[in-house]
Amino acid sequence: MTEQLKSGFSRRALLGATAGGAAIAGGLGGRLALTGGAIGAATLAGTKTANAAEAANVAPGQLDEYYGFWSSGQTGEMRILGVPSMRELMRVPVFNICSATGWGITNESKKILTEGLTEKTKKYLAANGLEFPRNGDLHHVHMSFTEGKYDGRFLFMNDKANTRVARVRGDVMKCDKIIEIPNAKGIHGLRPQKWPRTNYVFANGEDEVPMVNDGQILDDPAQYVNFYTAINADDMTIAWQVMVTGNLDNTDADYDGKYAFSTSYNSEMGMTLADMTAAEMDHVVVFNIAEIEKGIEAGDYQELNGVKVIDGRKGSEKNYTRYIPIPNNPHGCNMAPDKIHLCIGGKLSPTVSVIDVRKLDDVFYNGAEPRSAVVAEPELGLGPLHTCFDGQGNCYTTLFLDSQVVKWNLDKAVAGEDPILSKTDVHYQPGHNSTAEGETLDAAAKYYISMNKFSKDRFLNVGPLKPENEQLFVIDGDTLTLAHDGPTFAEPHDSILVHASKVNPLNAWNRQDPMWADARKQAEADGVDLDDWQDTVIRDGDKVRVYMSSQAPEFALQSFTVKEGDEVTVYVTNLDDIDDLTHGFTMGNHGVAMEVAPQATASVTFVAGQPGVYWYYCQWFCHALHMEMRGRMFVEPRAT
Ligand code: CUK
Ligand code: CUA
Ligand code: CA
Repeated sequence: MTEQLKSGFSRRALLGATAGGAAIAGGLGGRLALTGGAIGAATLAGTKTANAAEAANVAPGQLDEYYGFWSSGQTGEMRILGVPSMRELMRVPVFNICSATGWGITNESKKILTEGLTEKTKKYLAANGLEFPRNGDLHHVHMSFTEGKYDGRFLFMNDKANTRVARVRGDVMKCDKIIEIPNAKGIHGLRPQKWPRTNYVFANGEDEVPMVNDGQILDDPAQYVNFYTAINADDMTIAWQVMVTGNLDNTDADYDGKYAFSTSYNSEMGMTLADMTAAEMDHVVVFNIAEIEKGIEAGDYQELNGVKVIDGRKGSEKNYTRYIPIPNNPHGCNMAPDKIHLCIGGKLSPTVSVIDVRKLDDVFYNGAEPRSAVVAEPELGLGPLHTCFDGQGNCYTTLFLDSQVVKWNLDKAVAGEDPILSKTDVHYQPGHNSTAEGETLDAAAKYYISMNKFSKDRFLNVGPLKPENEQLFVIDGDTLTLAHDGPTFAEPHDSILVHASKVNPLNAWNRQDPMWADARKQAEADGVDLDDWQDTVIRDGDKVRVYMSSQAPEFALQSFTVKEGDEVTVYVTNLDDIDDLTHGFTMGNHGVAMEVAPQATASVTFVAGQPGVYWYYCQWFCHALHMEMRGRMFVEPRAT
């Protein structure tokens, strides 16, 4: 293995720097000094800074220009921020369990968390007393597209930890579908199709396993494979999978609806760090969507766990895939809004590889060398990870090791000129970045977000576990001026900025919403009208169903009685339709809580285990008499 790469920095330095704070201080030395950061920049830039800060200032009571949709890594939720203020507006639980909203506690959320799991996983979880995985690792959030632009309908996101993909509805900002992806392992990169619309969501399997992973093959990596998955975005079913050579990291799609792309850092199919970094070149896989669809149509697939799987491994003469060699462990995969250039972050190589997607037809159909599609490979700095765009022909690439963002020009790079326009310090070690609608045809040169893996010395010390840091810069010509530092809890992996005009959520739920279709069906069977005042208790053997509406500051039932051991389901319907008037329901000492937003119905099921008096109460502050919004559950001892 080469210890010294062609750029002259050692692989050991990169690996050391990723390992934590001490290594950063050692590896980057003076960069931690404040003069290299915000204070120095502010002093030097003078009035320009003042103007930039002004441009990013959103006064109290004023609304932001952009919605920011944020992933949260190992926290497992989606977050909504206002940009440029960087105010956190909402947290949307997805792969996590949430005490405030009852996600993972209510029947409605449990159904979404459970129904899309494979039978194998359900069986495993049931044997361990679980209904669904307790954790998630949400790296990438992306909105649905229509003709290359965000359309506000859905947001899609991955769970690397449990190989799942979820969808959040743009109208209510709640998750409505979660599916586990069969065959693949560790869904990482995820992108919606951009053109003509998001019919597919593409998802990368990062981890190698035997094709049939049933324990017959174990430590025999020669028999391991990886899968690229196309999900039907409208109904969240699996359309098809492609079996590939090497692993898959990040993915993106073109603006023509023809090709999708994935980076692979483990073309070696290595099982150890040394093996995964052994080769000088890894690759980008190009997926030919029309050819894959034709192959599926023609029956050129094998069915595996209910999924149609096409063989797109290296050496197959079919036109499903091509493999473009790319230097050492590439990472980011970002399609420019010029519709032409795909930018691949070099990670261990100090370069970004620029692929001209117009040259791919020749690679597929005229026998052109795959590398002929690489039209530039500029050296930009150490540890290039992700690239975003401003719609003016410029790229912004994060340099993890240099703790910088480099702004560079695509045309100059393709012409073989020095493309670097500026380098700006960030604090510290940036992973993803984003610009205003930068992954769409509406990309704008306004704001630049740097999502940094370490906050180090930027905030008050809160103990051994530190927050990460994300920074907002105003793009001002070729200068990036820091306007905001904000600590975030684990972990600001990735974000997209969507113009506020494209996101129009409701203020109250529609009473007919499919979210509580099951509750509505049960209520009808019980002769209860969910749209009217409800104060009904139905006994059905050992099951008790309690229907109670809420209207500030009261529940329809002041008390209800059940027997020890009964399985109790409480349905709460919030009949208030005033903006922002959310009620909640918490059953004391039963581990039960949920949010009930205006016009929503939510339900929760629990066993009344112990005889006694239990208070339930409203857990979302709704009224001057919110504290008084409570009632009693009487649990009678069961006669033996
Ligand atoms: S990956 Cu996080 S820095 Cu999961 Cu998007 Cu590149
Ligand atoms: Cu109802 Cu608080
Ligand atoms: Ca490699």
